[in-house]
Amino acid sequence: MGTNDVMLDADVIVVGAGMSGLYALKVFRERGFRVIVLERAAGVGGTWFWNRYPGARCDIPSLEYSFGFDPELEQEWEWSEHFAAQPEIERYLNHIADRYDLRPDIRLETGVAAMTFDEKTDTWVFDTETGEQLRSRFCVMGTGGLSAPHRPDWPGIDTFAGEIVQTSLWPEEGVALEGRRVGIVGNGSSGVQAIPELAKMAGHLTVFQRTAAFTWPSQNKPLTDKEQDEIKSRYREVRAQQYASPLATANTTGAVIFTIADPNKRILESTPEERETALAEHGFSAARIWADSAKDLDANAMAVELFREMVRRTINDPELADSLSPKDYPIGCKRPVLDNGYFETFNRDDVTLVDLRKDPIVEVVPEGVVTSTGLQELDVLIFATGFDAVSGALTRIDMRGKSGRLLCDEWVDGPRTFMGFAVADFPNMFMIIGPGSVGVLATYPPHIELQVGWIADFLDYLVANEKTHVEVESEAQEEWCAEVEAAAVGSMFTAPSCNSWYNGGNIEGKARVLPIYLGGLDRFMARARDLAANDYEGFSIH
Ligand code: N01
Repeated sequence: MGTNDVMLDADVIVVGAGMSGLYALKVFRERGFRVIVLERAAGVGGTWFWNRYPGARCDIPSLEYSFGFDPELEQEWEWSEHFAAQPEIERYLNHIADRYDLRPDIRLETGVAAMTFDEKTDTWVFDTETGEQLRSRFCVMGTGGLSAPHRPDWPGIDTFAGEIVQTSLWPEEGVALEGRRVGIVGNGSSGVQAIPELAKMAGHLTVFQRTAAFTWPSQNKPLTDKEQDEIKSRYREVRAQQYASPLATANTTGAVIFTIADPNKRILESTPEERETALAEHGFSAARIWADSAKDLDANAMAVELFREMVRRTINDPELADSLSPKDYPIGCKRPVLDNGYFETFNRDDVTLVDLRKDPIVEVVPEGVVTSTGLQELDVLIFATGFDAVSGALTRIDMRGKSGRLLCDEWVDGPRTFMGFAVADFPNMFMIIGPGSVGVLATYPPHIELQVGWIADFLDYLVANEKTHVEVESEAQEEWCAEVEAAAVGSMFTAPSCNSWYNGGNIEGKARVLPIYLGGLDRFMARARDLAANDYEGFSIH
């Protein structure tokens, strides 16, 4: 059968019905493509479907963590808080699915088990977990950067008689926590958000901590009509700023969390009095206001000390304060964490911290978790232990490109892509916010809009030129990987003491690579537009 007469179920199959997949479906369909979206979950929303644990909330201002493609939607949708909680974002994404009539083309509870590129027909064949087989010319992966859950495999874990739950797979029907003995493992963004809420619900909460967290008060509050109207009145300007900025932000809240207040402020040149004033004015955020701490490890160490001082001032018990004080890794190597009363929660009588550095895990038994000092009896054990991030959602699919090459084998030493959009030897496959792009660093909705727009233009170009095969040239891919590596030099993400999901250091045996372009979204998109203007330089098309 020739490439043109093969039977296709769709022109484009999109994997995932989170933010990326929903928007991709809308745009591709408007461009005239027949699209099917395959989604493992029972509902749309991706991250915001799965992560429904108590306290789950976004830490980007709601008015920025939303789509800008439709000014009417922007004006009509009312956000209730500066930082929206999970139910509100899930509602927003369901509203988008309904408003643009996306549901007919989305197949829920249809995970992708395998994908194979058929070289004879230039098509992708999908095998779903429900046993169906589907074929499309192109595929676009909207599988997310933080969507492949990771759970440690502690000895005896299967013997636990209570309930085991993961924050990133939280059951829709909820979990009974009231009055029960609850344990939680992990204190990254998920754990830090969940811990204060769990403490309010549980009879007793035990927190198993391996690494103390740098976390900053979110300063979340209800969004007043006046605040919302002010931003909505200049939304085009806010969006333009987001689309053109390195991290897709417009800093509408003015919070000193992800940005440095004053680029000239240097902690290495500060006096003790200036640091004390910073603590009085900014509290925990005093550790984030010095520009030199982002690039200089000595400056960073001084900022860390300011943070530890704030922990000591907040926690009543000095030994507990010491356990909760981050050590041995710099600020900025892990993603900033935002909290609502995290440290204060540990002053409660019904909350216990188990510092796994001093008191390691021995095993899990039916009654609970045994550490070197004894048994912690539990009814519920919650894992907030993160994700096989950036590449995991892709490598967990049995994805075979040319000559049967398996993606997870190709990426055993870390993902290699061309600008996160495509992979050599995996023709006709595009990724949204893939490894090697600015990825998880930029605010997702505007970032997704830019990337989906670029892919849609490329698909239009291929169809207009009657091409059925597009593939990245390996030299272009290698050059890009070298550029990603060069852009990371000197950043805290690559500091030898840094183990985080950004660099694969959170998963035992995972390649230690930073598959994120630190050059900024503005430069990244300028480069992508140049490629397009040059007939998609770096791609071989026929
Ligand atoms: O995952 P994490 P997360 N034994 O990897 C610990 C986004 N997000 O789900 O540091 C004991 O950050 C691990 O310890 P260590 C956001 O981008 C956003 O919390 O590896 N502990 C760590 O404490 C975020 O960065 C929002 O030593 C173990 C924790 O588990 C990203 O998702 C909310 C362990 C994992 O932290 C990931 O956050 C939630 C083990 N064997 C998530 N293995 C917001 O918008 C792991 N840990 C606010």
